[in-house]
Amino acid sequence: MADLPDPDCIFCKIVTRDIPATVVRETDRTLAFRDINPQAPTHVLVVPKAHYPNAATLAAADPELAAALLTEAAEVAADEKIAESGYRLIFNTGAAAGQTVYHAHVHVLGGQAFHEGLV
Ligand code: DGP
Repeated sequence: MADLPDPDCIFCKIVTRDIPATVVRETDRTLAFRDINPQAPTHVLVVPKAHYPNAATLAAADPELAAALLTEAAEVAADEKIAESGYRLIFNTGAAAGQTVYHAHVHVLGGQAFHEGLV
């Protein structure tokens, strides 16, 4: 639950630049980088630099930082020219949702139509 860097967390290591990523945006408290396994023409992850295991723990501990993720996600969409066409924001929370990295992140997905429904 602590917001200190977790030495076993891959996104903490991306934040500290100990492992490489294609960073597209950065603020003092957030980082946005391309997903290593893109599921759409644009697939960017926005993370808080501080470590929280998921969106719920982040929102409970620091609502302002949780909101900053959404602001940055919108900026990513504008930069990627998908703000007008439309995009999806996804927070996977827990194993059944398919969460594999337990550092809060929002997926920004766009550049294609998602006609198959809500999920
Ligand atoms: P989730 O299933 O919501 O926990 O999504 C985690 C995403 O993180 C998944 O789409 C793949 C991505 N990912 C995992 N490891 C790395 C990495 O080392 N670099 C980058 N850029 N993305 C990663």
